[in-house]
Amino acid sequence: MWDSLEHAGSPDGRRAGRVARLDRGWSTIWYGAPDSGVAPVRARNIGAEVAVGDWVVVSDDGERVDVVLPRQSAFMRRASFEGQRAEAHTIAANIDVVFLLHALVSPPNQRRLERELVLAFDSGAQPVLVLTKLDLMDDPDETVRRVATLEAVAPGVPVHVVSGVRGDGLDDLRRYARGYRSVALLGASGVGKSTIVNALVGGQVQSTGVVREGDQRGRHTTTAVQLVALPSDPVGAEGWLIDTPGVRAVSLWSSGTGIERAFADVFALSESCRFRDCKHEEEPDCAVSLAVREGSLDPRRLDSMKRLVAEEAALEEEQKARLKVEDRRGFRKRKP
Ligand SMILES: Nc1nc2c(ncn2[C@@H]2O[C@H](COP(=O)(O)OP(=O)(O)OP(=O)(O)O)[C@@H](O)[C@H]2O)c(=O)[nH]1
Ligand SMILES: [Mg+2]
Ligand SMILES: [Zn+2]
Repeated sequence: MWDSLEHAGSPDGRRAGRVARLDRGWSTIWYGAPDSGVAPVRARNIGAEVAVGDWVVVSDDGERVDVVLPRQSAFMRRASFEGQRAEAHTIAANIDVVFLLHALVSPPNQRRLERELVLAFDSGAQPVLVLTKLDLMDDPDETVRRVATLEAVAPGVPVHVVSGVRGDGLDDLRRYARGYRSVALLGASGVGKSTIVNALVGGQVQSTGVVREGDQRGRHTTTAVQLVALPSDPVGAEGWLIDTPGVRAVSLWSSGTGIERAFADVFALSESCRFRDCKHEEEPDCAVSLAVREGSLDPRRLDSMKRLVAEEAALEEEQKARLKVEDRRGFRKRKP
């Protein structure tokens, strides 16, 4: 299963390894399966922006990460808190699929899923919705309702209903990793990410935690992003999983077509608006407003799209302003 490790070349012919974990400025780099006998290497990330999943080359003295190979995809979100400058935080790099996990036992949170979908589409990986803890649902009608509520905001996205403890649906999930592909698992704390990783791997590779009785919230058991090897099984599903710590808030870091893709239904409607730059407010012949009035588009979905578009615009402004400041500083530096 380590084909993908052996085949990842480096521009100058040096051997590349894959970052499996980050600890305070150190990368743990794999050159082979943890069970292959090839020892992982630890190197410092001095001046290198490294994320779990990156292919890297270590300096000849083995001290530091020298080269980070170009990323094919990356799941990023905004790292900073309110009031601070916008910074991107890369959760995982070189991923083919993003599992967005939501627990069926919690009330569906469409707004959170919409944000996650924007980030997932922007990452360049394929989003897949995974609804967990099916075994805890004893009302089938309620289960169907919850699935439908989340499905409604994920048009065109594959949906899997699973149980990490009972095993329902796990074979289907395993298929996404087939062929040395990388699957990142994302979702709030306690939704069962590590439980699914363990179930797929068939062993206790990741710790799992308890959830609060009342609201099913987890306690942030997983504290670092971790690359996990998925051993081959009879159906040849060898690949990689990336377990991540649950995040409370999903802040947008959007630069591409994530919003257009996550809201493809609304964008398709807007093709029929009279004005090309229709804001879907008070304009005449607005196909989007019409859909809301007719009940075929949930007004909350439209609101939430508008909010995300505004958030993205504000982020772009902030980035532009920052570039300007940096330009000015650079200019001053050049003139002694
Ligand atoms: N009944 C049931 N419990 C589950 C299932 N999946 C996870 N759990 C339980 O939910 C709790 C949290 O699971 P974890 O796998 O640690 O959740 P996580 O998403 O990794 O959480 P963080 O690491 O905190 O982000 C544990 O007590 C699990 O045993 C499931 O499918 N069914
Ligand atoms: Mg976990
Ligand atoms: Zn319109």
